[in-house]
Amino acid sequence: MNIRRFVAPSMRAALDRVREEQGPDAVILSTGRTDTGVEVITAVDYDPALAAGALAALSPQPAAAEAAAAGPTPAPRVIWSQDETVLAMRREIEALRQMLEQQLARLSWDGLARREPFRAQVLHELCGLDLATDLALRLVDEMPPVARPENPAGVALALLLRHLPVVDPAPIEAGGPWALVGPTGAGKTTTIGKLAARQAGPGRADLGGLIALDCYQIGAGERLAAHARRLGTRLRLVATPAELSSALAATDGAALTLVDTAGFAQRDLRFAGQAAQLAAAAPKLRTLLVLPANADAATLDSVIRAHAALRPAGCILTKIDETASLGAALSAILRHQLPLAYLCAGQRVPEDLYPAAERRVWLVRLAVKLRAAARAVPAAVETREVRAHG
Ligand SMILES: Nc1nc2c(ncn2[C@@H]2O[C@H](COP(=O)(O)OP(=O)(O)OP(=O)(O)O)[C@@H](O)[C@H]2O)c(=O)[nH]1
Ligand SMILES: [Mg+2]
Repeated sequence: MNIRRFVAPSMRAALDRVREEQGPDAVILSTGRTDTGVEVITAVDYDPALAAGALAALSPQPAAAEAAAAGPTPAPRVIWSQDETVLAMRREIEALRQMLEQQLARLSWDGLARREPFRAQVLHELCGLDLATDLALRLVDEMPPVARPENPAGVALALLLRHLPVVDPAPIEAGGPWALVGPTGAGKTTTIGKLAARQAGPGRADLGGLIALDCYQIGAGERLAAHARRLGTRLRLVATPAELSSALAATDGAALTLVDTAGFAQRDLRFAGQAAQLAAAAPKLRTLLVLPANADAATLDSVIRAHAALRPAGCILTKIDETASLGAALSAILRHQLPLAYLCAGQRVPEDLYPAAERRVWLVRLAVKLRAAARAVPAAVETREVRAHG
């Protein structure tokens, strides 16, 4: 490997010299400003390990004592210049890398298709549902031998059903205090109304009451108060950990107490405050995470991570009726193994709430229908047929 340092009045002049002297295969390791212009450090026959040592040798040496205090020399960081030529090169390198990755993925796909055509077909079916590719590959890797390799779509669905975690029976059926947590507008308050109405149905034990830890929004408790009035149960509005503790103590022993929380963006400081409040004030309070099915994969992923400290017993998937694809939601649930407790496919209280264990087959079939509908002429997929088919 040949490492060189070029100093020139401008980045363009430096890069011209690099091209002349080291040719088109030179790799830029770093760029920087000097008193007289810019410096560019380059390598041909690039070797990252050798480059680390050589770069350290090219940099000004710290005094021996400072070096000892600083510990091992960190690996050099490639600092990209803002020069337009360098930026263009960077874009080109990124495009090349993407092309290479696609080619490699294609090669391994083609390899799988040649070696195990049926597995490849199942993988194709899973990816067609918008499932994250790494998850689809994992499911296919864990696929047991199939006696009659004839129906890849059916096998893909069976795999999904087998791996999709579901709480059975739905946790709230066992009673106790439960808090619904989740991002802004996910459907926490609406779902509390649905769950409370379900509990208040004929033949059910009495509802202990509703608690709203949602003092941050104007009129926060109003919708919950309407649900409480309709069900003839009490709503307690709390704002501090002490108030939450005493409200929970007052409902101790009740068949079911539901706590509504405020939705915050995860980066909002109040998010951490509320989470700490819940954990400190109510160690017996269990949580369910409300996830909107129409959020994208990255959002769902970060929501689940942000709520991990609360150790949710499961999740409630809402807005199933509003999403064009269930791939992101199913991927998030599979990736984090966060069991599904309930499904919500509409705004009606209490009709549009279903225990996930009873409707998992419907959910997975809906995932297929939605993708088929998206590929064909836009057509309304009737999500509410859940009531008819299960
Ligand atoms: N289409 C559809 N809408 C829903 C569903 N669940 C809730 N909604 C609607 O989503 C909106 C927000 O619902 P809320 O229950 O207020 O959400 P939240 O999580 O309590 O919101 P914040 O308290 O602001 O964090 C309302 O208009 C609900 O009617 C669902 O399953 N499907
Ligand atoms: Mg709310």
